[in-house]
Amino acid sequence: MKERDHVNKQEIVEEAKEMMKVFLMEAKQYIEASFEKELWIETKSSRNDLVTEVDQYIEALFTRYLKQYFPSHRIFGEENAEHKVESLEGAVWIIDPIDGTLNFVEQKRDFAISIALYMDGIGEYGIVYDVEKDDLYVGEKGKGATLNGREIRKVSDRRGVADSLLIANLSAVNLYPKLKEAIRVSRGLRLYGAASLEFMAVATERAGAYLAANLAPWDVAASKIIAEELGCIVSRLSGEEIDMLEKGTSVVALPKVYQELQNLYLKK
Ligand code: 2AM
Ligand code: CA
Repeated sequence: MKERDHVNKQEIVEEAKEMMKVFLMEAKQYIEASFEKELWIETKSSRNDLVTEVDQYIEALFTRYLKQYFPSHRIFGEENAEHKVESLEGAVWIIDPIDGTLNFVEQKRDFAISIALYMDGIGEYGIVYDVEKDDLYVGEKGKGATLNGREIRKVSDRRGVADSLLIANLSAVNLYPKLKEAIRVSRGLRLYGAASLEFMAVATERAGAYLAANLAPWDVAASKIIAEELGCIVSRLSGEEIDMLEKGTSVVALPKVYQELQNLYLKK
């Protein structure tokens, strides 16, 4: 990459951080006010695939901020999927305004705002904001990751499946039935219902791996940047690299857990 591009990229990320500060504050206020009133909720592809006015408002709010700060950047979001992004050329923001909508509706907790900046296909900056815990995870390509401004330590490369909790959804286990054995030999199974927060559980070593089928780019775009900065391995369950324009399976794991999963439990 040319030196000039590099300088630009750094400036963009610094500006993005300023934008994110004000955006997240406004988003949190709106979300908390929404808990006080009756929500309009609509189903999408299935009875449990929901969208609320909050999802749509938060994405529209982010779009407004982006127009103000970075008018030339494109946006690829869960709630405006009609503007289908067909390439990751240039600067593209990938947003899930509410990841874990069912948790948001049913529990008012364990949901997150997930936003990533990809430049020419490379994840440069990603945030996952657990709104109710007020926990902000930030990852920056080549610079590590922070939680509420404090550096997160790199994950262990010595911890394997036997020393870890695993997070997996049923569809992943159905696709790869040997995962049942991995779960049996692990310390136990967990599932929270918001992909970005499950990624953060692995990135902060509260779990050894998260395995899921059917995730969308906006479910993983920001989390992948953060998890990889901390030394986690991220791929499709098959071991292939994730194409950020397509839905599919995904795994994030500590390095040793990842090797064990691929060698023993993710073989058909
Ligand atoms: P969502 O809440 O943004 O829809 C657990 O359900 C996780 O899988 C959540 O992160 C959820 O994201 C995601 N998810 C649920 N249904 C999905 C679908 N049909 N396609 C992609 N991701 C989905
Ligand atoms: Ca969502």
